[in-house]
Amino acid sequence: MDIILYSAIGSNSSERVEWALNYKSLPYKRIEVSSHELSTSYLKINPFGYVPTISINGILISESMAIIECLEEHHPKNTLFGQTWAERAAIREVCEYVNSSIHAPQNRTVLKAFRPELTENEKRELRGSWIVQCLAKLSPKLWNTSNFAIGSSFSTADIFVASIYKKSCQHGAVRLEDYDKYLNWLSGQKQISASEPKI
Ligand SMILES: N[C@@H](CCC(=O)N[C@@H](CS)C(=O)NCC(=O)O)C(=O)O
Repeated sequence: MDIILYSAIGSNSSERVEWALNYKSLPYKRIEVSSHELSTSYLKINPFGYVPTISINGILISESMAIIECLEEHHPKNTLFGQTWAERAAIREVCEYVNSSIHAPQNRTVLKAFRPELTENEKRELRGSWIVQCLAKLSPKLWNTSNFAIGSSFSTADIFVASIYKKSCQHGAVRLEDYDKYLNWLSGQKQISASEPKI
């Protein structure tokens, strides 16, 4: 399988896909898309101008969750979708919270459209505090069976949750004790930490 990943440094959604590819030990070529390209030549690849997009044998797929589902279908080894139907449903539920309810409203393009008056610093602050307040609401859904977000193995839910929490920290938001403990524990898991993109 010939895999090309269109990505951008600092992109939270791209980090999810990169982590999944690494965890599944799938070789890929990474193409860095500049912010100029996002709104020009890259629109041919993704009409929304968002990274990531992946090309699998020349077929383009965007949206990180759709990409990871597709990777899982082709390479079920080192599954990222739990062991039972109930775990799979819970994993998808958490990913949807992160992708749609937490990440989407604080996206750069969305803030530019809805809050054009804010300075870059104000946007950073808003993004960080939005993520943190949402993660505080999400925590009752997490870590109920083990130290993993859902069930008792590493999953797409861990990838989405850990990546978005790290993003809020990068924005300088207040730290959440349970999420800090969780990140710390995850970083002690060899295969997981070895596959985590170092951005
Ligand atoms: N739901 C999409 C979100 C993609 C997305 O928002 N990507 C961001 C980077 S994390 C982006 O390309 N932003 C560019 C912009 O907003 O101009 C996914 O999961 O792939």
